[in-house]
Amino acid sequence: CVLQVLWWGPRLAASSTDFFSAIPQMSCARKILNVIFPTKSPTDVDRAVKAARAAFRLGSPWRRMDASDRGLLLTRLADAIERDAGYLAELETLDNGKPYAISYCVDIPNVVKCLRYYAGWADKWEGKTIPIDGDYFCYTRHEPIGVCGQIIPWNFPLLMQAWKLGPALATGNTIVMKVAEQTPLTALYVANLIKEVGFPEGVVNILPGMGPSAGAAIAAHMDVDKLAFTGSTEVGHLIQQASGSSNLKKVTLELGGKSPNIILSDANMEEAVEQAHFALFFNQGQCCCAGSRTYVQADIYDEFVERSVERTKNRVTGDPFDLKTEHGPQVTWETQLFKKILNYIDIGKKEGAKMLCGGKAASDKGYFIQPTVFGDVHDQMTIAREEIFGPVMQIMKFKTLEEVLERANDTKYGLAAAVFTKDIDKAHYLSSGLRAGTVWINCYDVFGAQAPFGGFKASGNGRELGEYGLDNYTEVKTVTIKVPQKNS
Ligand SMILES: *[C@@H]1O[C@H](CO)[C@@H](O)[C@H](O)[C@H]1NC(C)=O
Ligand SMILES: CC(=O)N[C@H]1CO[C@H](CO)[C@@H](O)[C@@H]1O
Repeated sequence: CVLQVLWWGPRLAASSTDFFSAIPQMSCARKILNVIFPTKSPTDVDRAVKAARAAFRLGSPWRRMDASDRGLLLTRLADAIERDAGYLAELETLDNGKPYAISYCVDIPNVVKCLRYYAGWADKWEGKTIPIDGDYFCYTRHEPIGVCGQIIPWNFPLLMQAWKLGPALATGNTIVMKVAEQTPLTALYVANLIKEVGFPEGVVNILPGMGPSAGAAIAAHMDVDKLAFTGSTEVGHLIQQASGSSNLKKVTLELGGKSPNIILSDANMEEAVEQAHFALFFNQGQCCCAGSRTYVQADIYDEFVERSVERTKNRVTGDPFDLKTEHGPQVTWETQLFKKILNYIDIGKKEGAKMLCGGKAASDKGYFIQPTVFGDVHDQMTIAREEIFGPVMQIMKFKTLEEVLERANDTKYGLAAAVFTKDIDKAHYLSSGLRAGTVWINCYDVFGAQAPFGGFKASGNGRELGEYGLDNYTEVKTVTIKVPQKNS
């Protein structure tokens, strides 16, 4: 069944010189998929949890496996993904709509690096020996938490899968993963690779299902020990509640954002314009950490706005399989997301923001939205407060650093922030005052498997990536042994 669905990938890629005409077929592929994999009932989730639990039992091949061999399996998975990079990138673009050049040059290499990074950790995640009082030998063991539910989003399907698989498998957990209903294809292909490289049966279970059924069943399951979710803050609330009313499973969340991007008047104008453009429009604006509140210091405001509008008008929108394309369609063929973005644009106009370019659907075929820029945005406008998750940029004016810090922090979110300046004192002042899990200085969206990512405030709990990411897949066990002082 999986193969039958996957067969659509290359076929469409090959015939997609006219991408627009391929769109009905894409929907068709999805419909076939939804018929084949209707993970609708809690029973399906239950079967997956049982398989993951069985794979986790003490003495199972997975629990008995040397940590170095767990690392080797992750390395082999990275190798297999690298081997099939072209195919996976096509499938990712077909499924998500992001430009093929991005799938191939950004998503896949980062997936491979993430898995290799965590492969290296598998046999290096050490406990401590602790000098407690009395005649005791005390040490800690870093043990896997157990069966981990993982729910991943549609904006970076492969990458989000790798961020979740890497630390969970390196530390010896087993997994029940729900992939986004909009973009299940690459995750299912990776499931085949997981099998191919030799992970023991039941260690990774992948369910393409819907949130309110499959996702909710995982979140409420009494035999899931931990749940990692990436998605909206709205659903984050539901997940945390489901944990509270079931078994208090540990919950890590990576949620929404409304990240401030602060451009000071001493910044390099050209770089700041380009990076602010990238910060918002990358991935069609579908990034949790998108720089969606662009604060520009008053004395450079007019020039910055003019140049940003010019850059945005030149953004190449079209067939994602065309290598020149910067901007593809929005992800979903269901219309909620697409219409929601257009609705935010309407609200922006009604509330008095100045629309400087874009503002409409870019075509009557496919879910393309013109890259849109709003100037003269005020902090209390809806488009300055709510996460739009689309190609809509908000530019605001500020005067002093104290003022912009206060305004930048005035949000329920705290995922990311950025500052553009040549003055190191200003960079330090703002980066220590900003309430966000990541602060970029003179750059944006710079990620590495080595550096943690996650949110302050309503943007989440816990961290992914880096050494910190291992903590949230680990139970620490303290073992204390009485040491006799006499030889009896
Ligand atoms: C993640 O791990 C850190 C370090 O152990 C811990 O302090 C934090 O509470 C964990 N967060 C969640 C949400 O589990
Ligand atoms: C609204 C808000 O949270 N403002 C805070 C932003 O951060 C600065 C410095 O960390 C605080 O002084 C503000 O109170």
